[in-house]
Amino acid sequence: MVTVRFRDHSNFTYKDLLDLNDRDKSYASPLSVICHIDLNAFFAQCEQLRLGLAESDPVVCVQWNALIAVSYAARDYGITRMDRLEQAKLKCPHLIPAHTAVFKKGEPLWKYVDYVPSPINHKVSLDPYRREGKKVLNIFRENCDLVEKASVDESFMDLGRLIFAKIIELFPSLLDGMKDRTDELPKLDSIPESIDYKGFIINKSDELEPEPAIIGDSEEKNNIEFLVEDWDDLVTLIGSMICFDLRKKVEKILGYKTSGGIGRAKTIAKLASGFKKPDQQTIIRNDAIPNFLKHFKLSDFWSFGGKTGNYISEQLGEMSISSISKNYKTPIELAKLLDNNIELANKIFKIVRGELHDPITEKEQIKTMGANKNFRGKSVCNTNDLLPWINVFIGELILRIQDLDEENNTTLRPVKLTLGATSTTGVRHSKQCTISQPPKDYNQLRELFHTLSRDLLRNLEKLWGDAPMYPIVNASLTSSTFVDLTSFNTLDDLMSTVQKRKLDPTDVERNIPSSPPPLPIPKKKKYTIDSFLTEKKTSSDQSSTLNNSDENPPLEETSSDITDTKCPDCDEFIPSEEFQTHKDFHLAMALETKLNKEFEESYGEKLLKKGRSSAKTSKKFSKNQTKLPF
Ligand code: DCP
Ligand code: CA
Repeated sequence: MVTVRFRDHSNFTYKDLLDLNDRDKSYASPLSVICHIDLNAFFAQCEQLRLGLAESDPVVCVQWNALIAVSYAARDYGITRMDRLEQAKLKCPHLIPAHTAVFKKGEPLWKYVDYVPSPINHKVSLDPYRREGKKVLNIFRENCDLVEKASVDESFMDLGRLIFAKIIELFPSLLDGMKDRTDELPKLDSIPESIDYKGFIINKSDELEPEPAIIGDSEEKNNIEFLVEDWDDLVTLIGSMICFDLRKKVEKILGYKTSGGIGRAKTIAKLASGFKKPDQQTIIRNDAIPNFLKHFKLSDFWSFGGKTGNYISEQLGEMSISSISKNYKTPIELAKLLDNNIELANKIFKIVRGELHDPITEKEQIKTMGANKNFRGKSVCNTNDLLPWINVFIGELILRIQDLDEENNTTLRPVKLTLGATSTTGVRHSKQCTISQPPKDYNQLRELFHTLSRDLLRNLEKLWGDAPMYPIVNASLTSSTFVDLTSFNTLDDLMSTVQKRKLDPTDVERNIPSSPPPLPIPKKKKYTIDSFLTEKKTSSDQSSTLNNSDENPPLEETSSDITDTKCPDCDEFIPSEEFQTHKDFHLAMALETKLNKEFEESYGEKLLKKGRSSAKTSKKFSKNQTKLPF
């Protein structure tokens, strides 16, 4: 039950409310409402639905004999992700293990197979889960104007506009009394009956501890009264209704059960969605934040789990949220213990108070995309053993680049490609090359990847010198430094972004040579590429997407070698001093073709062509794959 007992004066202004209606300001408004939705036991749910099984069936998603997702039905038997398959079967004899899809050695497309795949000649594919995750994301995007994909199965949503519209619908005369945006919002005596809350509410410190009550299906609701004392409480309750609707839409359309969290900031919403699982949602009103946060430690925040978390706990000695917020009254006090890192101190200071208000970022910031495989025993003893796996990596990367383009309506292309390998002795080397003009066309990109990775492999093998590189225990192919070719509408864009150099476009047009500048006879293939193109991979390059790894890959240590490569456009080997001139030729030719086409085509023709090209780029899968329920 909700009881309205409004304060005499609202703590909020018309501006705070109006800001909700602005995508850029909403997250910073003290009335902002963010929700976080996470799919329950995601990979296991995908497999359960794919195989037409019931929620009560104890399904686990398996990679070789490791469990990577455990359904809630299987969790009832005490099974966790830490169990091996054999142990899990002992705990639940009628366990249903579903293996992930796999790439077969040498094949560029993944499949679900009707036998137990061996890690010797298969590689796991997580594509089916990415696709399902994308379908969920699309439902969110159709219903909410600001959605951030947080991982393969989690999204943040800024509910500002939806809430603003609801408030205006409920209180149509609300804005009439506004003289100034800084005016206080009016006091409310009651709220329409249609406004209730959905989910489990965390109590404010002066409210009674909530008693959970089951309300149909498995959703819980508290069975005591909760106060609406100001507009922030009201918007949070409306947010809980919207979050509930979004979750139920996902369930109705796709069948997936989710958990949700509703709160003022991303950090609060994220912790809230994990508070009650599965198929539940938790609501945190602003005044309940301290009461809620006392359940957590600093390491429960996703950015403070690993090394940073260890460092902070070493420095502060105490990680409970309540004690950090009680013991440190200013960020300066915290900074003193954190090697004067005021940025980190500020962040912690705000997080423990639920006051870190980060915006929702809509576009996925892809930095690297990698495919890698750990090899058993001596299964990869020479170049011929490795090449089929490189084909698999390339197939996987191309599919993922296609997916990314479709998801974000972009033409993201990597300008770096890195091949790495670890030998049985533990020595790891990698070679990186650059792609100065990555093609938009996926087939051309695939061919280019093949050419470049063969070159990379030849050069990588040389890095071992006299010691043998083979057998190897791991290999990886990573594409990185993505540029969006969609935005290259003008000569200037293309010039400055791809080449990162200043070139006068008119000069280029005037001086288009009729053939590539003559090349000196290559001495020995050894060349460097300009600084932009050879900029080395740094340790800050982290994947923002789910990397398809068979097991945790060893840390990538890119060798400092500048990669030998050949011109990807004409396959000629180019000495360093000639390389730039040679590239200019290709660039100029490409620009000329582009410009001519632009002048020739009418707007209608361009639109038609766009339609055709997007049809052309739609994915092609084997029959087996298109028949899958995914
Ligand atoms: N995943 C994985 N290996 C891990 C963690 C996760 O392969 N160490 C995959 C499988 C999960 C998916 O990512 O299904 C999502 O991860 P979550 O941490 O969200 O876990 P679940 O969705 O499986 O369970 P929960 O219901 O607790 O969110
Ligand atoms: Ca999950």
